[in-house]
Amino acid sequence: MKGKARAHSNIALIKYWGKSDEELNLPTSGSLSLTLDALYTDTYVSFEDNLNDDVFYLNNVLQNNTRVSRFIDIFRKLSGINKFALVKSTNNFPTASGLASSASGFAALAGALNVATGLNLGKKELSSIARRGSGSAARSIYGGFVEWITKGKESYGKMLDDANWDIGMIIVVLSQKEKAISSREGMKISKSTSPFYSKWVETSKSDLKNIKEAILKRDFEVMGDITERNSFLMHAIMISSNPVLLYWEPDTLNVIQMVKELRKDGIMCYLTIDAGANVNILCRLSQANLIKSHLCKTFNEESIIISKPGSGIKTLNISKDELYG
Ligand code: 2P0
Repeated sequence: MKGKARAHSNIALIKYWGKSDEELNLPTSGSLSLTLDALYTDTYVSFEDNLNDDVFYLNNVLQNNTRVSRFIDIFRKLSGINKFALVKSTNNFPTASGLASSASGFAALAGALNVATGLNLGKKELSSIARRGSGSAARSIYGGFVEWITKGKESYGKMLDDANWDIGMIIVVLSQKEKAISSREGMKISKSTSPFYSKWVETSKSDLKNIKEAILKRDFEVMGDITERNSFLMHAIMISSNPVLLYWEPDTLNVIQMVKELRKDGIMCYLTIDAGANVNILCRLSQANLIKSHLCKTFNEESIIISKPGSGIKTLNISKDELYG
């Protein structure tokens, strides 16, 4: 009745921006991400006899989160367990840093529930369930480069390549503000109002096909170029939505400029931006410190996180305090 798991965050190179089915959380197009070693969530779950509701702590702060309860319902239904759960999650990165935590959060919760319910589902099934909590969580079940595949109503992550080569990601944390419009709300707005939305779906499909070929050939420059273009296209869709979804801040443009300058100097690196102001830079891991030193001329060292590719979810041992506490 207890379980604990760790899942790492991921950054999409081909983005997920829109659903074809809101209830089942199916995407309008496939996406592909890199799992990050530096950012992760640890989640402990325990089904208890004496609770009147699910109780969820994030970084030791009690949360009011119906999405978590609805997610636990999926496991209750599958396992037949009719108890409420105590959930304790910790992110190894500051929650207020503007870094996405729903991917690692729902993937870790799925992993912990898989142990606590004794269901012992395989990764494909777990990914398919994690998707119901948050689409991007489907990808965080796996390490390396992960594709989120949808075939009819079947929709799950799959590792394409373990990324065990000279690949890294630099996260430039620019904003600590909560976004005014969530990704969930934003993608709904874009799908129904951007005049270019169908073009986004069409282009994403060919970007996905092309980047997969580039990854398997380890063609870093083609991979980076597709990544950067796909992110700018997603932001073009956001900006052409009504209301306009402009997640950038002035420093976002400064980092865009810096990446272009680095490339002019022969340091090949490429940017990708999610639904926020932060900029993620895909680079050669062997050049990450060099790129960081350039960024540090303008930004604080603490706001620049270097990550190597991360691994898939792991079951963690339950501590004595958790077992008897
Ligand atoms: C991505 N994003 O592919 C894209 C890029 C944001 C921009 O996945 O509604 O929090 O929970 O399925 O997973 C953020 O969306 O959305 C996201 P839901 P989610 O990483």
